[in-house]
Amino acid sequence: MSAFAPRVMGIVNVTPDSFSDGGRHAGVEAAVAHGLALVEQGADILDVGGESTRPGAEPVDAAAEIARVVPVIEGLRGRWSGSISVDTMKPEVARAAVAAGATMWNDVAALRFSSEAPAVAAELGCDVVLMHMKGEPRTMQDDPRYDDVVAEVSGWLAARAQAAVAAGVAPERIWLDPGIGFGKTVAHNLALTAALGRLAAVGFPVLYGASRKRTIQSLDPTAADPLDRLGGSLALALEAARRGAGIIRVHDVRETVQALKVQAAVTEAGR
Ligand code: 7PJ
Repeated sequence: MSAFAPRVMGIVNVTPDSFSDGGRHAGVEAAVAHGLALVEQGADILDVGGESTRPGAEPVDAAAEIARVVPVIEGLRGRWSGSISVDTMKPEVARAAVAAGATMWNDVAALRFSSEAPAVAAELGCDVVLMHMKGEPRTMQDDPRYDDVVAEVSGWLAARAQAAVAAGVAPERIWLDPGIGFGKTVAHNLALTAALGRLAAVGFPVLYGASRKRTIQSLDPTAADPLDRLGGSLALALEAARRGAGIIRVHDVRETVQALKVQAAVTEAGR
């Protein structure tokens, strides 16, 4: 597969307060139906999340998070054999999700939310996404600063990958993610996107997620509503693909798959 054919991860939110769906897929059946619709649209992976990590969101306890995500993962697993990831910072939730059929732990805390997280990731033997976040969700957008954002994020992720490997996670299971919007200004997000190749040079495949994020509104002030950020989301997905991202995490699967196909066709025609 060429660097221009990343896999597409479709987002399945089961949070009552997730910012871009407004809880529309809150019910289990609705969430499962939404996930299956994303598969029809071309999603290679479904990312099921039960805790909102947007700035200012209140934390959810593990039992409540398990009650949200496990029925959805079971429902999807019963009807689809593809990759399912669970978007959680908590090892208990990851363990329950993998038991229910998830094959990937997408951790926006990069296995540092609890001291057991690296060992649990090793024990589960699933794919693991290590995402960079500066600080914690509640306060991460309070004046984030870096001297050299690309060097700092890449170095930090390399260290997190080393810690995961030291705990027994197989290196070929590890994905790195710059964490667009997690403790970053617009300039930081754009610099990380432009330099995605430098992150890939750390030696692990890269996951990139900017779908409907606020950086797009900063570039287009009319896009206050996340649903009005499709154009920017597609532009960022294509830029990430061009720089070698292996997975792109998005809400709008159909449009993203189409954009990537057209981009790949043009690239092929120019060979
Ligand atoms: C990301 C995520 C991301 C990974 C969220 C949102 C906020 N997981 N979970 N990367 N973002 N790996 O979807 O806007 O960028 S939640």
